[in-house]
Amino acid sequence: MSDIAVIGLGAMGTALAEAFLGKGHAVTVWNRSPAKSDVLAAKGAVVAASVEEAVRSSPVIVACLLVYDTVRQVLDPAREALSGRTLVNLTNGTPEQARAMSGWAIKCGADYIDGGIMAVPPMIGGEHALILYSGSRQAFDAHAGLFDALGSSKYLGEDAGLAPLYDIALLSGMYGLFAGALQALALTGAAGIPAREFMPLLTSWLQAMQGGLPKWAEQIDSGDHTSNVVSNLGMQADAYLNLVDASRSADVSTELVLPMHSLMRRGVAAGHANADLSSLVGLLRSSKQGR
Ligand code: FVH
Repeated sequence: MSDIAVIGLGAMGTALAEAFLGKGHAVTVWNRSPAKSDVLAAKGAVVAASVEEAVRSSPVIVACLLVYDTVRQVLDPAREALSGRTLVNLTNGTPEQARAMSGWAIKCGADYIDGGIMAVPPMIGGEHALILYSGSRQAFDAHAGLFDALGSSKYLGEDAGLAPLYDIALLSGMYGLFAGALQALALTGAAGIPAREFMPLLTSWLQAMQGGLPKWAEQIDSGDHTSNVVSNLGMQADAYLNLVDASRSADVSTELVLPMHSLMRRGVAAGHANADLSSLVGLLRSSKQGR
């Protein structure tokens, strides 16, 4: 018997298996393309000949595959073997997919934990890797020692959909930041400014602006978006138009920046001109637009 089986040896699955091996755990692995097991076998992993063999090898099964449909497709032939074990699904998906997968695993007689990996493969096992978990509390507590091999763990609750919800919300924040950085670099690049020269200003500006986010949390939770406002929405909506116009003049695409302007204008039209930008969250929540 192994301590843990890892199913899926892409970039992330391989990093997970290596981290478990690195902490001295006995690991069985399986991957559709068997050649990807070779490097792990050389490090001491047992290579299973089938998914069912991998599932039967261990009390805890970690699946890290491309999408949830792949997880179902791969595990379906081994559903009977899952009974009495814990399935930990670290594949990226939606809260709805996680809840459906949880129901399926429970029907198979397994405990289910969903996970969101807030790290890229080289970070796994290091101090900056965070893994979000939700689902069976009892199973999480029983196997928390194993999960420590991957990085910091945060358990969010029994609803299996919570880990993917937090994961997707954090990715939304990341992609918003990346979108702004791409626009900034396209604008400065169009003016012939080397990215290397501009980047230090961009990174320190973004870090400074992040300092305002905790105030948003207070405003959103209290519903008061108009106390101590220093940069009101009306002013920002007008200034933002310059960003759109300057992009057009420089022949830089506005596809990333226009949706934000349209939301700001909707906020002003809804009477939030004197409020902080945080007031736009309420408009997003009630919007049927942009879906
Ligand atoms: N890599 C990253 O930066 C991110 C970090 C955050 C979490 N994501 C999610 O992790 C899941 C796996 O990602 P990955 O980076 O390991 O992805 P790949 O290297 O592309 O490996 C994909 C594995 O899935 C297997 N696979 C795909 N389709 C099938 C199928 N029809 N049947 C069986 N297995 C399948 C693939 O097998 P193979 O191509 O090697 O045979 C790999 O094992 C993912 O949800 C990320 O969003 C990673």
